[in-house]
Amino acid sequence: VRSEGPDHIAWPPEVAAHYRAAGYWRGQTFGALLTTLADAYGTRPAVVGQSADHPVRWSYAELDERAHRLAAGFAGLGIRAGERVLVQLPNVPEFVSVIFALWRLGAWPVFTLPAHRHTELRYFAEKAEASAIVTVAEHERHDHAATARAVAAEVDSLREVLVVGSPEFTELSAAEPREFPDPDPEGVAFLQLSGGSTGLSKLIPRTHDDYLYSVRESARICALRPESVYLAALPVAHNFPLSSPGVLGTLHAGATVVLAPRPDPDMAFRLIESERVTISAVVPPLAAAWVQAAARTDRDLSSLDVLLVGGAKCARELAERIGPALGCRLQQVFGMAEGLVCYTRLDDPDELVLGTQGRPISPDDEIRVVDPDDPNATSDDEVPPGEVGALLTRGPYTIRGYYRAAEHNATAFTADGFYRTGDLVRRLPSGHLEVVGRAKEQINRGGEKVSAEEVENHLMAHPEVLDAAVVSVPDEYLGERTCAYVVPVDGARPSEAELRRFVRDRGIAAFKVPDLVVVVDKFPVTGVGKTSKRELRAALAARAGNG
Ligand code: J2J
Repeated sequence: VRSEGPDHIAWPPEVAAHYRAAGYWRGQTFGALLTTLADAYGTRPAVVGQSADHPVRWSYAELDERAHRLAAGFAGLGIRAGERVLVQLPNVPEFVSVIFALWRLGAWPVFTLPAHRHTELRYFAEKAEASAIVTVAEHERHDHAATARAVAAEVDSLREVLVVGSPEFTELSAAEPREFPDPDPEGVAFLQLSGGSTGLSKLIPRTHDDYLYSVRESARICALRPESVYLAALPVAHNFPLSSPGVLGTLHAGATVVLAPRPDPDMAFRLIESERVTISAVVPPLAAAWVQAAARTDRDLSSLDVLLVGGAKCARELAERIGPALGCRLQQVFGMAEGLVCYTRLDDPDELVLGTQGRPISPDDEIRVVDPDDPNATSDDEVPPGEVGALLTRGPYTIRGYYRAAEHNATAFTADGFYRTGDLVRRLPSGHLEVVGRAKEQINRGGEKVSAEEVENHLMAHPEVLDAAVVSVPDEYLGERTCAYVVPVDGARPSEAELRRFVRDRGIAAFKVPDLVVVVDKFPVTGVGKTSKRELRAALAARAGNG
């Protein structure tokens, strides 16, 4: 998993010059942004949340000071500019101070999810040659500190395990503040994770300039003002609650972030009422849960003005129920950690808000809808307007390549630098996109992305498994669930329970464990007699009822 390609593929110089001239890239880093925000909004509330078991309210000035001290603390441990640091934190206030501290130092956060386990963390740490991991002692009954230590024992580069709330961390947070040279705004700021389709999640290098552009415009498109209050209900390390407009867009606007430890309606509604939340963001299954719970809640949700729904397709029926049930406006978001983010606009006609996934942020987001049957289609192979095709995109905040992944980049991007999103879309005359399906080998489990190949590889590590194919099956609540078809070795008949337990024990996120396992004698052969995984998945998915 070591270095196999460049860390960052920069935009061509003439393209970068255009992005600067157009005012998209402004030469500001996230560290410098926080200083500016503290000057402008000093005593106003920045972050509200729960740290260990005590409530926290940090003003902009306090957040700024904490990030200053923590940066000095990290530097004192020997963490340097350009080093990678795994950040595995749930929705705690320290998530915000830690990432700004790393940005001040010029170190790169690697945004892992709280759901990730040993095998995934080890892979990210090795791939990024991370020097430290920042985590919590425990979250949802998992001992994160123990997992982090076990990973550190196996990965040479990992020198430090820092546990938020520990005496050591508290000491770091009290370090004497000092200034660091501002990193290059066109250089990498952090590594975000891809959903993964071929094998494991790829690491996504995002720069200060490109990400800040998407954050700034997201805040504007979602009409954030200093008086706004954003409820972070989803896990904040994910690109959607981090940046669309998310925690960072909220801070950019001088508004207040409220961190929900859990996204369930009880917790969310309590915080909406007590903090007078104006805007939040959810995946479709959570939107459905909120809509249902709203019918029988005593909580006052009247402050809620906008609910963003994205991460997976929001069904028309659900979209129609959100406004009436929650007394707010719906904004659909179709985004990806690789870059492109589309929003329905707050002044769009109902038809577009309810029936599309929005239009791109930037006038310079280039969209091509190309031949969906040709995985190698180029940006010239466009389908006629209004027809369904595969979405390719390129623009001022969409990456030109994954981190250290030269081989994968050769197929994930076109020769002229378009990212192959793997999504099937239709483009309307207004520029709005309707997401109608997917060509990539990924299951979208209510917004949580599962790489079919990754799970197949875990299944095939079982001594009684000869072959495995993972497909999606429709699910009323999640939209899709995972189904693994398994062919056993001769004479063996492993049970579904045994196989699910086996995959879970491989040290991976629970959402990747197949929901269903079907043991079959052989895979069905497709009409044309092909036996490639791709064909097989398509045939199985068709059989499961969603082809
Ligand atoms: C259908 N599919 C969608 C939508 C994402 C904002 C919002 C979401 C993400 C995200 C994000 C969808 N309808 N509304 O990063 O900033 C599927 C597509 C897409 C993939 C990206 C953001 N919104 N999707 O979900 O990197 O398949 O980002 O390519 O996790 O999610 O997944 P991810």
